[in-house]
Amino acid sequence: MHSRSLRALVLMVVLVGGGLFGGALVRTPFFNNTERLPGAAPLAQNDGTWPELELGNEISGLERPVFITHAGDGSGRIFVVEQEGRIRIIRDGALLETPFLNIPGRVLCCGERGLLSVAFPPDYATTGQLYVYYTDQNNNGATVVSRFSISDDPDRADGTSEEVLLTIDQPFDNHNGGQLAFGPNDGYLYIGTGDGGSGGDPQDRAQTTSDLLGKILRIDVTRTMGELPYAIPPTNPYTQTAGYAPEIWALGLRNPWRFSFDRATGDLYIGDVGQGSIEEISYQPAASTGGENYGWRCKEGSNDFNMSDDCANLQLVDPVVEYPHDVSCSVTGGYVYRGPAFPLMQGVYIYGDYCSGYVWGLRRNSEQNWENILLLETGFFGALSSFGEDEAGNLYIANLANGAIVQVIDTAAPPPATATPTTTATTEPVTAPTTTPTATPDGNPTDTTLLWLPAVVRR
Ligand SMILES: [Ca+2]
Repeated sequence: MHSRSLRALVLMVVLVGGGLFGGALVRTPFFNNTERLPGAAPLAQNDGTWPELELGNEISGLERPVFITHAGDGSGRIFVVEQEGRIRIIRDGALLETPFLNIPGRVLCCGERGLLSVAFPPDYATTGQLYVYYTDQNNNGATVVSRFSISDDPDRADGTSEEVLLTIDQPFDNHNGGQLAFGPNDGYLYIGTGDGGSGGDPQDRAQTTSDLLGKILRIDVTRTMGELPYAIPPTNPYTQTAGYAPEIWALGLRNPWRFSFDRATGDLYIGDVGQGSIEEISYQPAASTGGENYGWRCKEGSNDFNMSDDCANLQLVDPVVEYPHDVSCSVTGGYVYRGPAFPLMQGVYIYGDYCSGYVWGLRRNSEQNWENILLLETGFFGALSSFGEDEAGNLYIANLANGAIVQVIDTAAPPPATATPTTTATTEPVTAPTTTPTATPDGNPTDTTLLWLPAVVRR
């Protein structure tokens, strides 16, 4: 990590990577940034209530891993997305030789492009259907969200089963978003799109309400709607608002490379990659009915960025934590830990930065104020591409550069034999989910009259 060649590699990745990985890499100690950035959470000192994170077991042999997840089917398998177009399975700690999905011929890689994530719906065990997000090799780098089905072999998806649900044209090669996740409380598919790229969102996509770029979208993949291969949830915020794409759940995002739901509460945490100055984590409570505007390009973090057009009249939601580019340069959103092993990690949102490899913890104290702390320096310089959970809730980090995924462990934890994971310092969520957790999305989309037509292809 101290070699000149690695630093040169990191710098090259940063420069070549563009927006997602954009900005200069300057390693400085993390500092309390509240003096510089209004709205930033104070940096906590470890008073013994925080975990002491270290890297645990490593599984190597992957090529450009960019995402880690599980199928929720009781199999215990870990699924790792390889950027060039493969999904690999790790079972019982061993990487299977044969890919689960193998579609590099359809995927344009790399930089910020490629096969970027996979999501397994709550009913995967019965439907055998999964969803992927990738850059189309044959369509000028458009973003594609597709459904695949399992083959007769549970360790192999059927590569011929692809059904394209959504195609979104990309005006530039960077800021392609890339996250898919099913809402734990509503069963809908959430899709994070970038602002389309270049720098400073020159086409103002993130604030353009008819545009799918720079948004988090929410669709119902269990139904169709007219000629659409998906349906618009009737409870989406803008189904009745002229000029808004009805798929929009939230807007004003620059490049939400990774977002996740707290599996226990349904709260949403969004790591939105900044332009040249500020990286941020935005937060949406589970009780939200959608429609939040997270500010870009009017704001970068909590700072004004480009307040032209209608910015002054918009209700913008500032991040709950942010850090400037003299700390690091490209946030990688993580997960609220709900795993079985480490009591002090319970309820802590653990996230990091692609450039520096730093890992932080974020939580609320008993007064519901946010606290943030630096927990680990992984040494994954220009390589901390993603976090991920297995089915039990164990937490992992992907290293894009060396092809490994590594478990995150707490060395302050009591021995496993005496650990009592249900006894934690976690506070109750501020807002409980208002919907009954279910595998079936709510409502009937045929009841909804849309004022603005959705479309499979936005060109
Ligand atoms: Ca923002």
